[in-house]
Amino acid sequence: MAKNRPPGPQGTALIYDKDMARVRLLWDDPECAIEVPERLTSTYARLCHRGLAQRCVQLPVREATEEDLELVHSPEYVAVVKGTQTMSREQLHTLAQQYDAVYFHPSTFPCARMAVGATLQLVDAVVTGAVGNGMALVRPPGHHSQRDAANGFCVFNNVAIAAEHAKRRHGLQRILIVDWDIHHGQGIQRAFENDPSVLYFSWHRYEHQSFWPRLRESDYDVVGQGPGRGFTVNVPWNKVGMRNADYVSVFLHVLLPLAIEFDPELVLVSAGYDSGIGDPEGEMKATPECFAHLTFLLLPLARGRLCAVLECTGVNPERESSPWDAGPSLLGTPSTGTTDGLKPLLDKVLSCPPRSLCTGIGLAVPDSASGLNLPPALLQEKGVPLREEEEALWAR
Ligand code: Q9C
Repeated sequence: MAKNRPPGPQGTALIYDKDMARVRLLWDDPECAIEVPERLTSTYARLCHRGLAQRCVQLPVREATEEDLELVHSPEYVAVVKGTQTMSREQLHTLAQQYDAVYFHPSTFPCARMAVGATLQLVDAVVTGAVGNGMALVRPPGHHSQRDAANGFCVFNNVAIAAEHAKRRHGLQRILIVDWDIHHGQGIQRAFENDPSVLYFSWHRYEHQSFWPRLRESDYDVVGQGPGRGFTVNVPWNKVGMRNADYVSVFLHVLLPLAIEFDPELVLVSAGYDSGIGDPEGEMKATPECFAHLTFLLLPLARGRLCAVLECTGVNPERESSPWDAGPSLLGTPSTGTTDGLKPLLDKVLSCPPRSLCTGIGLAVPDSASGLNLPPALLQEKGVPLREEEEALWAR
């Protein structure tokens, strides 16, 4: 591992521990087969290979305490997960069947505690100003898990616990959660549906409720309850094939006007890259660069205090590279401009030189397409001329 650079207000933290690669599926289950250790190890290897990990402040992981976990989960559920450490394969399998799209492993409890602990380390570093922003590469993911349930590969809700931690232990009053994973983070939505101090935004493949988790509560007209009414924002995609321009448009027209008015003190990103091109579950077409632009659009909020936390991708482990190494985009200098309206924000964001956006993959570089290892049909997409509105947007 390369030398850390000294922490400073401009630094980007990267949190990763290979021990989180210990959990793996021990039986045959096609539904869970994509959730493999290589999701994590190959992501980190890629960031190192590109020299990006070395540019980050590398922070150590810690194991979350049971008190941390109980910020969101019930003591009974925490005890159930704790009990998996000593279970046989058969017992683990039986327990997993009580939940939807989940498996357990004897390392699930320590790994899931590390995933939460890594997220909390990141939040602590960003909120105290030790670093400007950062990313936690964690596994298992979190956004589907609920007070009393594992769900969709998720055991403990890393981002929801982090938001509650930021409120209770740092006294923050307004936290924005941006969930750009392709699945609805119903666990986060449920944790904060009554809470006006956490604005939860999610877009997700929906197809009129036919896409997993197939919930009525993922639709656009579900907006939160009681004092939390208006602080849940869902953008259900009823078609696949969404492109960069679709994602950027939703940021510009839906998320950012609300987020600017909300004026968060901290931005947490449920950073799932199954919403990118090449993912077999998401079937969307946004390129890796798009996630750099999305990140950059969020940096004027909360004085750049942004924590990206890995959720999921269905990446094929055979691939040498993946379309989801967008973490390096965080290396851009945080903008500190005014947020009292969309125009000043856009002026600020769009006047920043594009070279401050850096991703692990440069599509503009000849030959880089082969490095992407995307299926031929998807690579052809790059040859398609940009639509007029995309052309205009990127030209600015
Ligand atoms: N036939 C995350 O994104 N797929 N998890 C179920 C049903 C479950 C995704 C497929 C996908 C879970 C963290």
